[in-house]
Amino acid sequence: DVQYVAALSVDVVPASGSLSFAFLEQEQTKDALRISRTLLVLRGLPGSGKSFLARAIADTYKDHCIVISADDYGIKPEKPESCADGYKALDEAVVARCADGNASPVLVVVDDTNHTQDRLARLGEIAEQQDLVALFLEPQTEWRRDLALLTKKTKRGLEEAHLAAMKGPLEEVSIPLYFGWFLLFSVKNKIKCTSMDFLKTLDTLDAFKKHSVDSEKEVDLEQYFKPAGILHCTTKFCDYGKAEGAKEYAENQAVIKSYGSISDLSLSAFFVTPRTCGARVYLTEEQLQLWPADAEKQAEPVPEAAASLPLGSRAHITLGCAEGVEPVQTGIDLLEILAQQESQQGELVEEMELGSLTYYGEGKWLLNLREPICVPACFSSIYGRKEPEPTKKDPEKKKKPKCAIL
Ligand code: 2AM
Repeated sequence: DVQYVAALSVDVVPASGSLSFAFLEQEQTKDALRISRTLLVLRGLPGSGKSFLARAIADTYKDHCIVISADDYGIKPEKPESCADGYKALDEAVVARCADGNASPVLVVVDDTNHTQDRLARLGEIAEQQDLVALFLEPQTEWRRDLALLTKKTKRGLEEAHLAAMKGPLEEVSIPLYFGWFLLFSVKNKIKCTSMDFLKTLDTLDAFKKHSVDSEKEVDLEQYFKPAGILHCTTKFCDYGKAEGAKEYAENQAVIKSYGSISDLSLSAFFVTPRTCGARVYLTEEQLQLWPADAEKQAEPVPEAAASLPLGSRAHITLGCAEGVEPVQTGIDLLEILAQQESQQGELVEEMELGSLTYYGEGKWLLNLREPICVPACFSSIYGRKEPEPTKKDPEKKKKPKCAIL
């Protein structure tokens, strides 16, 4: 009996705190995830507790959950270069499970070390293509980075040197490109359609034509703005730890505790400028806990008048950018409009069905919604592909934003 209990404590009883994740503990999040499309990307060194975590997730989500384990595809994470076929087969299995069932709810867990940026970016791409929100998780076991202990725990018979070689890259990408709230699949189309309708209505308004550069020329705003990719509201741009305050943000208890949780974002306005098109997000007190204190000053150049705007003013979803404009511009454009709104510079143009439309000069329009639009979103993070280093021959050219139309 004593032996039996001892065995249990190793294999079955979770290490203290190691399973404290929002998606295992919060009822609201669990209910939402049961009707969502989610890719849980587990990462961590062999022996760190990934498979244990995978089992706990499978127990919680039962039939809704599918675990895909790298072990079943002959992947040897200590030798990733010799496992190209294994990774290809694993990715195909992930795609097949995500594509199965005609965009119905699904929770796919990928149990692998996922210690390189390349794998994280690839799985993130699959999630985007298949309309899933991706979450990147490392087991919270105390020994997860303790090489001596891990060699004892892993069943792969790996030496410390093997683990050490993986630990470097794993730590290098422990901080993502950015954190934010990612809109769930079920509401994405609704937001895209509503914003398209807004653009369509805007470019046919006489007042809009009057303020265009060439009032004789037809403007097609839907063509003018290129879609922004994954619909999300950035909280902290981390640049894999290189951005100021990134490490502190990633280690913040509120961020750790809320990671993977689902809450409603309230969209309170749509706006258009010659550079960008976006939706303003009105944050709740709870959501403001995840908002960095310096978010309003994070990107350059920030309009001076924006310094006095309340925390969270910059919260937005980029819906589209003009050719050659980076999405980071959307938040700056919003701050500029809000600063003008504060000093009552706008000209009320029209009461529309959705709300009141105000013009702020220089092609800047804001539609304040009569009824805010509520959209469920998951607090998560994202990894991008490694950008190739610019060569000396071909120095990085910054494209100048074209603002030809408005
Ligand atoms: P966005 O939040 O306005 O869309 C990847 O580039 C994402 O991070 C984009 O969503 C982008 O803008 C946001 N981003 C890029 N650089 C940023 C910065 N310096 N500060 C804040 N957000 C940034």
